[in-house]
Amino acid sequence: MKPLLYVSILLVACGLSGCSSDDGGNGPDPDPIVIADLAGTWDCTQFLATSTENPQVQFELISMGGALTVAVDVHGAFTGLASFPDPDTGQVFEVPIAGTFSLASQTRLTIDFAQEIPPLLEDETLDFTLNGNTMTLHNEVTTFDFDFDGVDDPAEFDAIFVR
Ligand SMILES: [Ca+2]
Repeated sequence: MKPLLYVSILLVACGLSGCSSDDGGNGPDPDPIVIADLAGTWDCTQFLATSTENPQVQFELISMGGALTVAVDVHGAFTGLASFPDPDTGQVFEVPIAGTFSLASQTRLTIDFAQEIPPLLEDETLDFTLNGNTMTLHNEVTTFDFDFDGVDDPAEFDAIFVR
């Protein structure tokens, strides 16, 4: 009986490791990300520009009362709504947005807006991660006009989206 039991345990163990091989480890590589994996409705929870010259200088849209939501189809086309509070009056402007996401690589996402809204929503290719229902975007070298003097300032950009 004992040898049979061991064989059974071995079979179960092999079966389990076979099932989990998609998670990495010694199994085959995980399935590559395809654009359809981005399909869904995403809410932005962080939209942060940080000054390269002085990291204490930041602009974060969501904490200011802004919002950004995009609905993405299986081809990467998106439509959505961006809300920007006027820093002086607090009045919120809502702007419909549209465009296309495409994968430049497994770690780089290209955003092509139908109509750019500088300085916040401009065509870019950024580092991205997709982990379940959380997507992060990062751009090491970009610009943002922190002091609103009409001159772009060097910046890093980070965003988090949840669906
Ligand atoms: Ca500036």
